[in-house]
Amino acid sequence: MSHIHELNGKKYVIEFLDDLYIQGWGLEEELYQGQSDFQKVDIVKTKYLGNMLLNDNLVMTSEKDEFCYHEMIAHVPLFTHPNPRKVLIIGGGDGGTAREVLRHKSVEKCVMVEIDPLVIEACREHLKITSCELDNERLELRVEDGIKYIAETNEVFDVVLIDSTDPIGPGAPLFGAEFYKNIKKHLSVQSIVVSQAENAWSHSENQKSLLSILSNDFKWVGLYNYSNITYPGGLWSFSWASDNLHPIKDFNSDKVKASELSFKYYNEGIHTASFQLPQFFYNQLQDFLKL
Ligand code: AG3
Repeated sequence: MSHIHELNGKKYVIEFLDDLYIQGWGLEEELYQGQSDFQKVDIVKTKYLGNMLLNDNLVMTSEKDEFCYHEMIAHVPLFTHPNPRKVLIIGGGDGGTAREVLRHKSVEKCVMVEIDPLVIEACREHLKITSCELDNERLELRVEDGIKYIAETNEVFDVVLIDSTDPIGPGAPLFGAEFYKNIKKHLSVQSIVVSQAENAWSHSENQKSLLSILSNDFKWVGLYNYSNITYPGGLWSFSWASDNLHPIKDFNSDKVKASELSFKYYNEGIHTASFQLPQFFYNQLQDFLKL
């Protein structure tokens, strides 16, 4: 199936949520088309959101709103941890998460493990806004399977970020129990794990399953939210899990001020507000939260 469709004589880039609903953006130009061993990789230029990366016809990020996701996956855990020095990113081939992680001066080393070289290649060429720090000397960029990496590495991390696709294709094992058991073995004394956790409207079963997997291994487990314009269903979530760092109780907002970083989505208020779940959302997940 293609991601480009014609409507009233005009071309649109369209993401289908099965046969339930679609969303699309006017196409300006097709910039990159590739097929890797893992997935179809496309970059298109849209009239509304600039360049956009799609994996298997699902929108991963766009120039205009990438900051929502990348600031929230990185800064919430990094400002929760008192001194994050070693960070692991699983996935994240577009580079946006690494870019935000590396803005933290305390981070001495960030290991990023992306399975698909084509995603990195496409983004280096056409998504410079996210890929701009991929050659940073504090980044160890590994092109290999994150599942295998975490099973075999001897490294230990303060913050682990799972920057995944949906739980289908190459992203599916990143929502599994064995993966998190192995992550648990590579955490430092004070540590926190944050994962891309889908959408409360269309993926509540995935959210329940992820939270119950995390609950087996961690003392505290929860979700926090962000919204962007590219992913179907409006409000999207990250899960968090930790034995010893609570992202609200251990959050010191003075650290945000002291960092002198500027943001486009994240701020001290959003940090704590993002953990408040709308009531329908809380109701469907309450048995799976461990707070
Ligand atoms: N990861 C993809 C989040 C899920 C998007 N799903 C969808 N469009 N159906 C984002 C990668 C950003 N580094």
